[in-house]
Amino acid sequence: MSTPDPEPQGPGAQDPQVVRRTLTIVLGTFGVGLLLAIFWVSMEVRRVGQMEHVPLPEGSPRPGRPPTRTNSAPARAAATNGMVYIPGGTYRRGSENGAPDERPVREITVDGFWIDRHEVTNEEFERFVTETGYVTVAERKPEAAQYPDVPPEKLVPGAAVFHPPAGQVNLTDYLSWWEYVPGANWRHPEGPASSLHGLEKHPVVQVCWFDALRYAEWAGKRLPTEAEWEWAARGGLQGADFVWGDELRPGGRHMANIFQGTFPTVNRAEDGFRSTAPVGSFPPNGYGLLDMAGNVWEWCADWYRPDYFAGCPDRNPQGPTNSFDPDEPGVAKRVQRGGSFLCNEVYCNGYRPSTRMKASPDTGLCHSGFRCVVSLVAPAPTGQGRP
Ligand SMILES: [Ca+2]
Repeated sequence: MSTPDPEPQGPGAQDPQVVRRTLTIVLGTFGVGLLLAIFWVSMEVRRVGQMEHVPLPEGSPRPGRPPTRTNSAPARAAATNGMVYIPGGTYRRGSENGAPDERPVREITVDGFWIDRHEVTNEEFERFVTETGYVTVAERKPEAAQYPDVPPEKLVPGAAVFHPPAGQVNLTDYLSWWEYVPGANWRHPEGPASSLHGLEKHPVVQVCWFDALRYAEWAGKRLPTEAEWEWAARGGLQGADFVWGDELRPGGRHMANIFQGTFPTVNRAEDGFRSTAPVGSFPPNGYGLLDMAGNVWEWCADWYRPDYFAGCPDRNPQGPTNSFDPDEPGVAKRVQRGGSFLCNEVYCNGYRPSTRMKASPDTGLCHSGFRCVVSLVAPAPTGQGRP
C-alpha cells in the first residue's frame, strides 16, 4: 500500500481546524444514526416477538409465514400403534372340511382395515381399567332377573374355569370340565388364589363380549367382523387348513398354543404351554399377526347363526341381525374365532381359520380374549409420496 501524497498547501487548501470540525460533525452524525438504527431494529424484534403470542383467529396466517394448510389425512399414528394394515380383498370364506356352519364356502370381499398384531394383553387391559375404573361383568353380582333358575345364594361374582375331570367323559358334556368359580375374573383367571403375576404379556381372559366392546371403545377401535377376522387370519393363504399352511405341525414344529394329550383329562403341553402363552410365542402368519390360531378365542362383533353364510352379503358382511344356536336355542350368542389352548384335533379343531365358535355375550371364560380393529385409510406406499 502506497503512502498518500501530502495535502497541497496554497491558496485553495482548507484550514486543518475546519477539516477536523467537519470530520467530527460527520462522524458524530453517523454515530447517532447508527445508535438510532440499532434501537429501531431492537424495538422491531421485540414487537414481532410479542405478536407471536397474540392469539389469532384460527386459520389466520401469521406475519411472515404462509397460511396453515388443512391436513386432510386422518391422524392414525397413535391409533394404529402396534397394529397391522390388512389390505382389502376377496377370499373364499369357510371350509368344505369343517363343521356345517362353515359352509357354504363363498367369495367374500372386505375393505382394508387395521388389526391389533396380537391379542389384548393383561397389561393393556389393566391400563384401560386404571384409566376408566371399568368393572368387568365377571366382577359384578349377577342380577337375579337374568338368572331366574339360579338360587340366590349362587348369584355371586365369578366366572367359569377349566377343570379337567378325573376320568374320561363324554365330549358332548362340556359342563363336566367347566366349573363356575366365585371370585374368578380377569385379575384372577382361575379363581381368587390365582393372579396376573408374570402374566403381563399374556392375553387377558375372563372378559365377555361387553367387556371387549368397552375396551375397544376406550381404545378408539372396534371388534372385527367375522369376515374381517377370517380374512386377516388366513394371512394371504387361500383355502389353507391352517393360518400357516396345510400341515398341523410342519417338520414337527408346534405352530400355535393348542392342546396336546387326551382332552379333557390329560394335557401334555408339548407346545410348552398348559394354559395361555405370552402373545407372540409362536410364528406370525403371512400378515405378521400373532396367535391367530390358538392361545385364546377372540370375540368378533357378529351375532352367531349357523346359517348366516348362505345368505349374507358378499361384501363387508356385518353378521346377522339376530342370533340362533341350535345347541342352546334360548341363548343369544356372539361369534368367537381362532381357538384356544384347549383346542385339539379330537374336540373342536378351533385353531382352523374357518372354525366358528359362539358364546353368550355376557360370558367370560378362562380361554376367551379378543383383539381390535380400526377402519382407517391405507398407509402410503413405501418410497412413494402422496399425489
Ligand atoms: Ca398348549
